[in-house]
Amino acid sequence: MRLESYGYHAGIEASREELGLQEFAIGRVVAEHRERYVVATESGDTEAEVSGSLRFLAKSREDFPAVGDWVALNVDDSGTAIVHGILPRSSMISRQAVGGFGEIQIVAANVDHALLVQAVDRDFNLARLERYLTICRSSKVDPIVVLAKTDLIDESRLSGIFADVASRIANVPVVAVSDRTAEGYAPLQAMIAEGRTYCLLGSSGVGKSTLLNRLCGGDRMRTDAISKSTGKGRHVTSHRALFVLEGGALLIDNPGMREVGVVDSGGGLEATFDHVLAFSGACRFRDCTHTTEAGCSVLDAVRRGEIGTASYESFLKMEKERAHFESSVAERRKKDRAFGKMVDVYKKGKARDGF
Ligand SMILES: Nc1nc2c(ncn2[C@@H]2O[C@H](COP(=O)(O)OP(=O)(O)OP(=O)(O)O)[C@@H](O)[C@H]2O)c(=O)[nH]1
Ligand SMILES: [Mg+2]
Ligand SMILES: [Zn+2]
Repeated sequence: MRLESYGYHAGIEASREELGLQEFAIGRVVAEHRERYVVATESGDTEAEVSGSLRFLAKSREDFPAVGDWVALNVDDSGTAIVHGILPRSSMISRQAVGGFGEIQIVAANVDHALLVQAVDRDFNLARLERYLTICRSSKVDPIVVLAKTDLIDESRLSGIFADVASRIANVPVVAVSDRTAEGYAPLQAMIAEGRTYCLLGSSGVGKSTLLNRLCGGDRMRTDAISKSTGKGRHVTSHRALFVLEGGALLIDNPGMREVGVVDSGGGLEATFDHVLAFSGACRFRDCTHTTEAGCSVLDAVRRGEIGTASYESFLKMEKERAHFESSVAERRKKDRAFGKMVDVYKKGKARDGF
């Protein structure tokens, strides 16, 4: 059965029945280009768009399909299928939309593991890695750290990086790979399991698509040095797409992220910085912000050197961002509600006027 090779399982079938969607075809979104989708179905890949009512009822970006989603759709001869519904997601990786005011962007849905790729040369940055970890923790996605391009540094520098990662991040597998020497792919392959969905995350140019091509055993995605492509900072990968690997795992490639705005509603920050927050239980004030308060156990631990200054600063920065994002979301909701009321009044007026 074709859908099973995309990760279809009994749980999805059960929710399809529960929602009364048996009359529809089921498929997995394998690519997205500005609200046009490619969906893998039992009878092949089809282009698709969302139905008018799905669009009309959508309250936010979350109500639209994303790569990795299972969707119920109508396939006819027109060549464009219509998506009528999205099946419940087991996980959703989201981040703040770049330049968006309190808006989120869905990176991928129904992901089991994220491969957090950082190149060990210029790109390597622990605070950024903590951001990606926070996204994983709040999305209920298990992280695997991939240090790429190890051919560009010597062994002592690499072991220094391993030690840095271990000092800040606990209980996350770390693998190091090089496309040039082919080192590290075997241990990574061993972590990748059939039927599970993996998502590549990382800045542009770190080697995500190169890794995908390696794991696919062929050139499936174009890769390039950014400096060679036209336009400064242009991303080589321009859209998200899901691929079936040789061993039967699913892998989602992404355009690189320039900013990693954390949207955290699921305790991602707490999980990422549990070594910082472990001290907070003993703070004098229950609503301690761990910044200036007297009797703050977190600050005490920083002073004693039990919490690293870099970890502490990274935590404060992300906490501040989260608070800012939450207030933007609240404000946005207020505006949306006001707009919704205006539309209602307008529609009522139209109905009254006999339109
Ligand atoms: N030296 C070296 N270069 C590599 C390695 N892996 C990838 N590269 C090069 O790095 C450049 C960028 O690789 P891509 O795989 O396109 O990077 P990407 O993360 O997919 O970039 P975006 O699609 O823009 O997000 C290419 O020129 C690759 O050949 C490696 O292990 N070592
Ligand atoms: Mg790419
Ligand atoms: Zn405190």
